[in-house]
Amino acid sequence: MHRHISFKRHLPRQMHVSSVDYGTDAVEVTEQPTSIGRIKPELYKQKSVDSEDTKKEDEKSCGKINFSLKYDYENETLIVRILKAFDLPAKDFCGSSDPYVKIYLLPDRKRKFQTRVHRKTLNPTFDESFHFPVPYEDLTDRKLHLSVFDFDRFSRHDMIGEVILDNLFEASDLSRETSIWRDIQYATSESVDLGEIMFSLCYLPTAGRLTLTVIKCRNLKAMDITGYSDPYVKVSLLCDGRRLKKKKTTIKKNTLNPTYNEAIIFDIPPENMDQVSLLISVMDYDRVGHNEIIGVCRVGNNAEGLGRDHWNEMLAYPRKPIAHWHSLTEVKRSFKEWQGRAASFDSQGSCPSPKPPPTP
Ligand SMILES: [Ca+2]
Ligand SMILES: [Ca+2]
Repeated sequence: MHRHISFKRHLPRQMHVSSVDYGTDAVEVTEQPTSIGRIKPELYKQKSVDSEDTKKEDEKSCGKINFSLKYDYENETLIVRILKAFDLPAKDFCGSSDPYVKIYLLPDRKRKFQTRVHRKTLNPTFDESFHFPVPYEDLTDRKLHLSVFDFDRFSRHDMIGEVILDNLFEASDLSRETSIWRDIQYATSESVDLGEIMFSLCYLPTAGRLTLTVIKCRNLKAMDITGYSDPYVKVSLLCDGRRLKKKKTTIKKNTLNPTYNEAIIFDIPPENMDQVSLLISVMDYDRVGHNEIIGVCRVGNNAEGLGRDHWNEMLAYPRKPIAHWHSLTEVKRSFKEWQGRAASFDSQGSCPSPKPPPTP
């Protein structure tokens, strides 16, 4: 009975918003995200696939993974079965890899599982099951994170890529074992250990005004010996890689799950929207010494993945605040990616073209 009720309650969300998790209290934002019901994820996905040209090679070369999900009601356990991977990239000199998979059910990172290592294969069959105890009604707030590694005996294991399944109910209600295939996304380090930030983007083309509302963060990395951080959010407006402006939220003391609901506004004429991006940094305030970066994410036409999709969604629905959760990444990693893009500018010593050429 209870099971039935909770299933019903979850159903509308999984059907309409696919991979988006708005949280339960997102409505407390001053800009009412009423537009959300109007988003058609299937259209928007198609669009983002079409505009995906620069990064396609990387994504293709990381292979696919097949796993299944099933919920065991009696034991209140999610059973994740890692079945196989296909067409993995070769990470070793011999032209092969030694793959294994790490499994998390986010946001919990303490419980972690790992498959056995399969020697010298790009098409491993794992067929191993892992049990995550979790109440059924909590599943909507959990994400499955799979990271695929190449085992190396004498050096650090190479990360092949990762899969994050935002919506566990995407394929079924999990009462029966459901097989899922996913493209493995290119990644060089596990990107989820720093926490997440939820913000909305809204653009008014007539006024040339972009409003980023920092809503909240969750599961931030602890930076202080207290086991907490003092987070604030810094948003930089970048134009062709140069920082033009910087704005901040207030500081929330001693928390890893701060709520802000603070709007940050930038004036950007429509003709410049292709050139700009926003670098969002979650910082830890320290009374003594330097404030440290907890993690960053980027949105813009030149950003990757959700960073670009969120931006395009904002442009496709002007005047509507659109909110998404973003995983924070290490500053080094995103800086490197950004540098990779900016490299073509550096060699010429200036910012010549509004649109960077596609990365090779
Ligand atoms: Ca290896
Ligand atoms: Ca601090």
